[in-house]
This record gives sequence, C-alpha cells and structure tokens, in this order.
Amino acid sequence: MKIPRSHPRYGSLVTREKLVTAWKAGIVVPEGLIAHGRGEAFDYLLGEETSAPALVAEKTAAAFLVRAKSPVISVNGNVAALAAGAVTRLARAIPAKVEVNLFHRTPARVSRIAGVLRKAGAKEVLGLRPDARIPGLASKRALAQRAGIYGADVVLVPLEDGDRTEALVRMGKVVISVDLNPLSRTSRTATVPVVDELTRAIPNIEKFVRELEEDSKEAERTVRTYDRAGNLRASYSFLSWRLRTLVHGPKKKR
Ligand code: PTJ
Repeated sequence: MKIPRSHPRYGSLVTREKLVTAWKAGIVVPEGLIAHGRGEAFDYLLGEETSAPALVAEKTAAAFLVRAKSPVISVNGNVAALAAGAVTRLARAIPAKVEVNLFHRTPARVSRIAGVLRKAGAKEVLGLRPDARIPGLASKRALAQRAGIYGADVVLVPLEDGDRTEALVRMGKVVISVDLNPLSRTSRTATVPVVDELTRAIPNIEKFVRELEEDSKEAERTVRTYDRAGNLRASYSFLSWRLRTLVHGPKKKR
C-alpha cells in the first residue's frame, strides 16, 4: 500500500506496513502484529518520545554492554522487521554477537531472519544450530547456543516475553529489555528495563556505547549508581504525569 506522506500518522503507518510486509515474507508472526499494537498503544500514552527515565536506562544498558565479556543481542521477528540495521550497527559498536531466538520457532523462520540480519550487514548470526537449553523454560525460546545467549554474561532482549527474561536472570545474567509496556513481566524482571520504542532505543543505546567506550570511569559509575527500582518508578511517574497533563492541560507559567 502506498502511504501518502501528508498523512498525519505517516511514520506509524509506514511501520505498520513494514510489519505486514514482513509477515507476508514469513519473518513476523501474526502474534507479532498484536504485540506491535500493544506497544503502539503504550507509545501513545508515553507521548511517542524517549522519556528521561528511558534515557537513563539506555545509558545504563550501554554501560553494561561495553563492560561485558560476552554480550549478545537476541533478535526475533518484529526486531528483524523493524530494526535489523540498527541492531547490526549496535552489535558492531559494542562489539556483541547476534542470535536469533524465537517464541514461534521454526527452522525456516530462523534462517529467514538470519538472512535479514546478514543483508543488514551482520557477519555472524547465531541461533541456527542451538546446542543448549535455557533451564526452566518449556517453550522453544529455551533453544540457545553456548557460544551465544547460553554462555553470555549480558543479553539484550528487545520485545520479549517475560518467561525467558526471568529464566535468563535466574541463570545469573544481566538482562536488558526494551519494552514499551512498563507493567509487563519483562519490564518488571529485567536487570535493566528500557521502557522505550525499539527504533528509538537501539540507536540511543548505540550513541551511549560510543561515548562510554571512550570513558571507562563513566561506564563504571553509570553501572554502580543505577537504581533499577527508582528508574522503573520514574517511568510510572512519567506515565502518570502524561495522563494528568492530558486531563488538566500543561501547568501555566506565572
Ligand atoms: O518472533 P517471535 O516468534 O519470537 O515472536 C515475537 C513476539 C513479539 C510475538 C513475542 O515475543 C511475544 O509474544 O511478545 P509479547 O509477549 O507480545 O511482548 C511483546 C512486548 O513488546 C509487549 O509488551 C509490547 O508492548 C512490546 N512492544 C511491541 N512493539 C514494540 C514494543 N516495545 C518496544 N518497541 C516496539 N516497537
């Protein structure tokens, strides 16, 4: 479908169209379209821009990633459809491995998504030949590679379901989530929950990675002073402030 540039929701419609095209190509599952709708509803409430607490979480995510021994970025269908290029650039900047990990896993989908990542510039893509299982997970999301997610110390999991986040945290890993829903089990369980839209969050994290690579003291300070519970509370406060402003209008300056 050709979307007119003049449409007030042009960006949103283009994103939707990208997901539908990726669904037709067997990259995104129908459930991924539902997940996107849920994310977009939260983004409306959040004002469709990165909040101050999200920016703090993104800097913290970058600090954990640059200090990691074996960082891995997990990619699913929606992430491949919306942010393959951004994920590949982030992986190169850290540097981190990239692994395809799917909830609705079929070997054909894994290899199609790996193809999308390779086309976007990823040299090595893991996930095609899993050789380990994440303990305590019944779903196919448990299938992982020892050289990737299974053996990683820090894992970035954009658009996740809560089960695997919990299981990875139980394994002692630092889990960074990107999820617009601050109430989701993922956001409530991740070590660093980033409550922001994927295509804003990933480039922001990359920008901080580039800054913190040059400043190891600041990276160390960022990790040390991060207040996970306080940051999540700030996300809830931001949401509540947004709703109050929508009800009463912005406060007038005296
Ligand atoms: O490709 P697969 O087979 O691994 O399946 C992927 C989906 C997304 C279907 C699977 O991981 C899933 O079911 O996820 P959930 O449980 O629906 O959770 C997805 C979360 O991502 C929801 O909390 C949404 O609010 C959030 N979300 C959706 N789109 C975005 C988003 N968060 C950030 N940016 C988005 N663009």
